[in-house]
Amino acid sequence: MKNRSHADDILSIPNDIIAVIWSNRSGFLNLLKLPESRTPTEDDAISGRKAGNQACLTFIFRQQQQSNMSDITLYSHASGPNPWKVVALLKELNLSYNTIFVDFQNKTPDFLSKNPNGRAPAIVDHKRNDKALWESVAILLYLEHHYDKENRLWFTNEDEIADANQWLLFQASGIGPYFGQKAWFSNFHHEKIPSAIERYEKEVHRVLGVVEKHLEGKEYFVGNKYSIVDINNYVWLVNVPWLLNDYQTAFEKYPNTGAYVKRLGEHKGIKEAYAEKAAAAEKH
Ligand SMILES: N[C@@H](CCC(=O)N[C@@H](CS)C(=O)NCC(=O)O)C(=O)O
Repeated sequence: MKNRSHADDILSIPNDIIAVIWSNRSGFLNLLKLPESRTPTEDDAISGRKAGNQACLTFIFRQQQQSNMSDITLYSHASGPNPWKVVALLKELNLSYNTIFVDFQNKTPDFLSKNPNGRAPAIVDHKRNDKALWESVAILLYLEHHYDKENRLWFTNEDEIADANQWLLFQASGIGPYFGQKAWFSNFHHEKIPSAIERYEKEVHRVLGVVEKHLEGKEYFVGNKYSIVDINNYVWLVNVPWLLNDYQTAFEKYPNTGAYVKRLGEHKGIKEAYAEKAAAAEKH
């Protein structure tokens, strides 16, 4: 960029560049693109002002480098379960990622351009031409397909593949929606509607009954093997005590499920993802 005028540089800013930061010290202009959710904050400005423009530039540039160097960009949220299944899988697959925490009250155009459904998670795969994808189960299947060539977390037997798909869909259409609605009507809805709470609590128990029976004598959901099916279910089943507001005895009625959750919590990807989730919950 040396020997270019400011006017040249400004004229050449592509539409998607939303932040320009420059240093006059060495007499050249630097252009920097930041994702919308990572626009410079007041803290950046203060640290920049303290240390001079060059330091400000370096600080923000490091953020940008992190995102450029990652395999995946993940749009996430600290509290909801769905993004953390993706984190657990990324960790199992040793893929690097940078996380953008979505503010649900203020969903940015950048986020909505990646996921028009406006829910977390969504990913952008920088290893595959910035392919964007949303819906957590679709993301698990995609990552597994492209980055688990040895089938460490999936199956080769046709019947096991069919069973795995069945349990993935049971989470997406059963566990997720019923657990989610129970949480909503018990904790977040603007008025208490006992019949709605009752309905979803009943459904939670029904679904848990299915899971409990299936896990009898089994270590994992499918094929006696740890797979993305387990990652997919864990993030919901671990919430059962919170969901039923019973931290002591929630799993007494569901001992197979309780033991399963405890066992799964020791797997590398899940353990690391949940440590990261706890840290994120404190920050965001
Ligand atoms: N079926 C979707 C559900 C995604 C979902 O509901 N995510 C929650 C966080 S766990 C969310 O984005 N909630 C924000 C909202 O509803 O505005 C998936 O599995 O990805």
